[in-house]
This record gives sequence, C-alpha cells and structure tokens, in this order.
Amino acid sequence: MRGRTIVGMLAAATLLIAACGGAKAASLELTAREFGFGPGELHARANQPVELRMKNEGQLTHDWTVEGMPASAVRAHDTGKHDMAAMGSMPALHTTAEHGTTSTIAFTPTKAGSYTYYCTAAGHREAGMQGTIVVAP
Ligand SMILES: [Cu+2]
Repeated sequence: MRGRTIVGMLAAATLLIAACGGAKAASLELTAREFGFGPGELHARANQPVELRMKNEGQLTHDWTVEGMPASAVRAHDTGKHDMAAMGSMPALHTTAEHGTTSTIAFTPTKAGSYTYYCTAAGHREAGMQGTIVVAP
C-alpha cells in the first residue's frame, strides 16, 4: 500500500513538472548526411529544455548520439531504426532518422560542459559524422 502511494505521488509530481515546466524549449536544427552533421557545433544551456530536430538529407539511415551528457526529460521520436547491437548499451541520448525524414529528441541538459555527438552507424563517425554540443552554465 505504502509503495503504491509513493508511486502515485511520483506520477503526480512528474505530471506537475511536465505541466508547468516553465522555461520554453530551445529549438536546435541539425542535418545529417553522408558524412557529416550540419552544424558541427550545437549550443544549449544547463537546465533549459531543448528540442532537437534532425533532418536526414542523406541516403542512409543516420543517428544522433551523445554519451556521457547528464540530461533529464529525454523523449525521442525516431523515424528510423538500425541495429544497435554493436554498442554495449543503449546510450541515453539517441535519435535515429531514416533518409528523407526528420526525427526529434527533447531533453534537458543538467550539467554544463562540452560533449561529443556522433552517428553510431558503422564507419560513419570515422567518416566525419561527429560534432560538439556545448552546454553553457
Ligand atoms: Cu550515419
């Protein structure tokens, strides 16, 4: 009973936070193609929600992945799928777009710093699909 009450309270708190999240989300636009991202550098602010749209202008399926960046409220809407088995674990920040489509990912970075984003498809990062997201304090 007690456990159920706590779960209920957490759900209510989550709804409340979602409802009055306050800060307007910053929109970031990104394109992906063979083989690179445009732009190669993105800017965000700690604790400000971000909505990133990745337009895949290439012929292959591409993804946008960040490892090691603390973030909350992550919601990805993928428009493509590819085999992630080569990765040990699914990264927390990840969105995939099939060619000709736009996928989105919403998140709130919680720690200032410089983080690397890249495409996890075999060979794509090495070919140039890598960039930096700078989170200002
Ligand atoms: Cu790629």
